[in-house]
Amino acid sequence: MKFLILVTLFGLSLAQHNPQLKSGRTAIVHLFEWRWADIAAECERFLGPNGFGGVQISPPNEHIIVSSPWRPWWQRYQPISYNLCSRSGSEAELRDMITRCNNVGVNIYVDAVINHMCGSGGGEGTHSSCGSWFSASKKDFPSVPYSSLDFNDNKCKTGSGEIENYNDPYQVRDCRLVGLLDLALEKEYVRGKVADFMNKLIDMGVAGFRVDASKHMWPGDVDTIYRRLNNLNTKWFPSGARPFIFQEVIDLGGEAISAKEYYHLGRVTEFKYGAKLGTVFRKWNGEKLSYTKNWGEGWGFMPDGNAVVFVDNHDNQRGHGAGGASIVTFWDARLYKMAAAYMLAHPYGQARVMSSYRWNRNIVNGKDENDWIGPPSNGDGSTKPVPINADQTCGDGWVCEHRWRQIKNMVIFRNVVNGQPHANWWDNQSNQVAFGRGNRGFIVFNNDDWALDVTLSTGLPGGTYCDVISGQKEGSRCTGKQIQVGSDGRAHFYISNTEEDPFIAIHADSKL
Ligand code: QV4
Ligand code: CA
Repeated sequence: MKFLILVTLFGLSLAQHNPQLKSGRTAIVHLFEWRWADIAAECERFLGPNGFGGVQISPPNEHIIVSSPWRPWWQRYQPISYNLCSRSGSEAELRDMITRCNNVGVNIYVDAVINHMCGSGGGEGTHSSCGSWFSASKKDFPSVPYSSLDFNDNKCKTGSGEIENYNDPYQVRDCRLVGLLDLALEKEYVRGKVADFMNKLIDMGVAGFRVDASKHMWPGDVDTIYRRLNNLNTKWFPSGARPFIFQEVIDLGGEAISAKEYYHLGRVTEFKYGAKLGTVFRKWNGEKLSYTKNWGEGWGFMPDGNAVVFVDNHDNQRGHGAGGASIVTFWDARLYKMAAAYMLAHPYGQARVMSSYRWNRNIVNGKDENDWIGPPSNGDGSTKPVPINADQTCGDGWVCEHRWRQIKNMVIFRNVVNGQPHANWWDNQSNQVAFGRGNRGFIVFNNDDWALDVTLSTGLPGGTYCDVISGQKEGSRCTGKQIQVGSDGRAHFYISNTEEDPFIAIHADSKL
């Protein structure tokens, strides 16, 4: 009996680690600040056909509207209620998006902000995305409803009511994160409201949640909430499928709270991954690509089955959160494409691709004074649609890294090599490395300041393969480089260090 209970509990929590991706799909993309109508269209015209597995969306619930600074992106991390109208669109548009994405095999993961409501200085009135009245000073949110009884202020022991010391786990969980009114998740009433919110989204068809600020919530509290979540909607998911949970815990080491405390509840964001990958590709601190032979757990990252990995996220691409200066972003496009390709070629973790918008950076003494700027918007603050140019790139300031040929093709590579082991490693003891995935794919990087010129065992069957970085296979020809793999699996690679993209990738489906 005891054993059975253990198996059931373990089974339940393990299930929350499963992203519930549709067969053959492996990567998800964060369409940061996109409107629901644009995401629906993107699922149908691009993500579905190109094998993307899912989309992380920005918080869909009612949020504060901030006028100073003007409509920052971070206003959406200040909830006012669980009504589903946000800067990205209405509840009807959200529902339509979930349905249309699911219908083309693309999952939706919701960014769930459940640790707090708006900032204590958020004022009083109806400056909220659905127009609900609230009062931050009275801690009154009638549209949930939450009242002052539903917040943690009595529990928090710091003088300011703020988190003052990240080495004290009580402060981190019970006090305010940057002034955000901290919900009392130990209360049955609050747990119920949060679970209802998440269950409504599950019933609409979402596949899971990125749980914001998980470090700031007690594992035991969120566990009770996760246990109340419904199974996924059987219109699109197998019966009994559990929602995927991935928790935002920034753990670079050296703090009281570690990612481990959340492993049994779902996956966790592995922030060491992007920080280290950036250091390696920038060749800082004496790091070399050749040292990544044991990339993954060998580098002290969390167990494979727990990790969500990414090169950058919406915080650390603009200096928020953590990861530091080493983080590579679309601003360093050449390095970014290599880092993203490395992540997508490597088997470790559940990969998430970032998709950003451009803003006017204004870096003063290492800090971006414009780190608050919201998505491309009209004068009234409404978010602009994402226009698609004739060459398939995005216009109006939307970067659409996920549409860059090199990244899109590496998402396909990851699908093609899914389940195959890391194999046929080669390095030059510097910054030229190569590895394959069983007999299904092979990738070669040159991040040194001299040419790469070498013959390597690829593990692939003999034949002519199209490089999916400089081009791709179109019909019976390659639009970029061709690689000849001999019947012995060996192939010659030449990559100049001055090439636009100094790396080559080939896979089973890019064979002529
Ligand atoms: C200001 C002062 C405070 C003061 C407060 C009083 O700075 O000292 O107490 O006013 O009201 C914004 C402003 C911030 C302001 C706050 C409250 O930037 O200056 O406080 O609002 O009005 C995002 C942004 C934050 C933003 C927040 C809410 O990054 O700048 O704060 O949204 O709008 C830690 C956490 C981790 C977190 C990371 C950023 O462990 O969980 O910091 N990451 C997630 C999200 C992130 C989001 C939040 C958490 C909060 O990924 O985007 O913060 O939901 O590492
Ligand atoms: Ca908290």
